Amino acid sequence: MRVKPEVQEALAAGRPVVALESTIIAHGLPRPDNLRVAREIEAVVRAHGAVPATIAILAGEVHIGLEDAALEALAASGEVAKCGVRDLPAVLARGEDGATTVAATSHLAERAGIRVFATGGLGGVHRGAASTFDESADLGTLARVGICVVCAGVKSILDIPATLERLETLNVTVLGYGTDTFPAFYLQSSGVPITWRVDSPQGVADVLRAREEVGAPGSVVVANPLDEPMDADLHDRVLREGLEAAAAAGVTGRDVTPFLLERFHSQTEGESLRANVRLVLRNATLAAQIAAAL
Ligand code: PSU
Ligand code: MN
Repeated sequence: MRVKPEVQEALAAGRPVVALESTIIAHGLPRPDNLRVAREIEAVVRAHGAVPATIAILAGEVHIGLEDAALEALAASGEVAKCGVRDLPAVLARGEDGATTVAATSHLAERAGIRVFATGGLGGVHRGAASTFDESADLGTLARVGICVVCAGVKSILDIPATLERLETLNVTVLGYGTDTFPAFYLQSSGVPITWRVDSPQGVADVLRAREEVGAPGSVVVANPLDEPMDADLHDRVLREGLEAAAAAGVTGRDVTPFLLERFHSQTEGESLRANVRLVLRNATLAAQIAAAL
């Protein structure tokens, strides 16, 4: 595991560090915006007093913290493998590159001693999972790894109530940041209530400390709603038409998400992309503040 010297020094001195995932760069945002956004996320973490540690696999080595040239290569390629935890051994053994999901990033961040992680949205339970069993490995991994992950909930293309049920079963603590309902990525609220609300970075830090004292094994998800959400009618229409189009075109399984996301980006004249970038930067800001409060 190669830890960037700046990250290593911050961890050794107990200064705030924020882990960042690389799947969002390689697969979650369209080129060329992805490189600009990846740099902005790191800059926002720095501006709020923490050291960013973007995590990825480069030539068969785990990197905790990337140099700018590595960020550029990840953003440019278009062919970097999307790595969950189960993919890490194969990609490492083959000496290849890999972009880490929320699951793999959480796993590696914990091994490096990083306690706070910022991302856009978590993976979750897919619509139709009762027959397909398609549930993101993010959920099971967050049950096992004890990290604080700041996100804007999960996308409405997933089954949000089912995702929250699974997080409950898995003993993952879910905190609403300034909200009593779970956010739905592009939308401020999914309408699904959540039990615990916090209103400050210190409030989150208090929960994280108590988590350690009581020995709760799972992660803490901080669900931070977007302040300027997408127009709800536009969102609902694009989602409904996208689901219909996917069914009509016979798109199934792992192809459904990329299909729907592409439709969001092309059918909202960039509004969904703007929302996506804004929420990621807000999450990076909050994660840095939480890391500082710890
Ligand atoms: N949700 C988003 N944007 C993303 C992802 C999820 O809104 O880029 C990525 C994250 O890296 C997440 C992964 O961990 O997709 C989940 O994929 P899967 O459902 O295949 O586990
Ligand atoms: Mn899946």
